[in-house]
Amino acid sequence: MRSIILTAMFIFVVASPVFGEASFKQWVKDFKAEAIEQGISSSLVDQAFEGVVPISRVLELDRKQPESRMTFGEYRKKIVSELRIQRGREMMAQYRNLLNEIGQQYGVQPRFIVALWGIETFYGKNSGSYRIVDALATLAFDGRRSQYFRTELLNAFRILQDGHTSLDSMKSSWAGAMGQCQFMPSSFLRLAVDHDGDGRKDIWNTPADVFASAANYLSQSGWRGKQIWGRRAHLPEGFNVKQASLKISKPLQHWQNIGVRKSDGNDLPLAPLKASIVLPDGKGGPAYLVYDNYRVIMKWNRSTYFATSVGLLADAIAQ
Ligand SMILES: [Ca+2]
Repeated sequence: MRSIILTAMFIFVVASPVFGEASFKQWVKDFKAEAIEQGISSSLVDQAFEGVVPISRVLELDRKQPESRMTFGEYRKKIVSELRIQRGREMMAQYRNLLNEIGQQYGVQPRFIVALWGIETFYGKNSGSYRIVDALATLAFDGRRSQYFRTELLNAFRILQDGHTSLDSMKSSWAGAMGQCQFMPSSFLRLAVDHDGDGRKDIWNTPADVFASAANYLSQSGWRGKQIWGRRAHLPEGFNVKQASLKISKPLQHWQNIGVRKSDGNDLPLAPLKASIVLPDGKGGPAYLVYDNYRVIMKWNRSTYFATSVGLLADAIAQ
């Protein structure tokens, strides 16, 4: 029995790369035909796939368990670091006029644009080094969500065909998130903006386009420019943790009545707003009272760790 299994494993190991190569070629052939049928120029598709092979590192990252064991406390320390706060303040100063103009146009406070930019790519420094065609072709061919990535690859070709960037400059993360604000191609097509008016939506190298695209994303997702994201809160003794859920949204007065306070112990503001309680680290960890804008940040990335850190970084930058 044991030798049969070993033989079978041996055949699999020897046979799979050859099989994989042949089927990737076939996959590329099929994809090219579909792209051309959808109006992408054949010379662009041919040029883009020249020498492309699946990237094993991308598959490795795709198959890694997404849920890390990091607590929110650890995540926050890493993401809302002194260095990121400091650099964020410098960026706010450097781009003050542009950020104010874009913030007014889209109804988004500049500190949130800068915080998203800082968390996504450290203010444009780490915006991904993969050629997007290589990364998305790998995931579309062999990833866990191949249909999703196939559609994103077609979207990437539409962006290239429209001339917003070039094949060599169109870099992304391993999962196809592009540019300084890390938009997937579908988000780019829906929400990217050419703010400086040069005819290209350049989220790779033009700060005006990066800021306006991020602001447009928030604005189209329901951002309220007169509201904050939320705040750290103090919970009363015996608070029922089942009440800490984004599914439960109650007027501030309700939370005030059951003893929830600002973190300094003061009363909650008497605004006619609904809020939820979030406990990213569960019972005993820090508590946050969050408003609708928090839910908007979660449309960008469905993680309470992420959304809370964006809020905390935005506040720290603006201080
Ligand atoms: Ca532009």
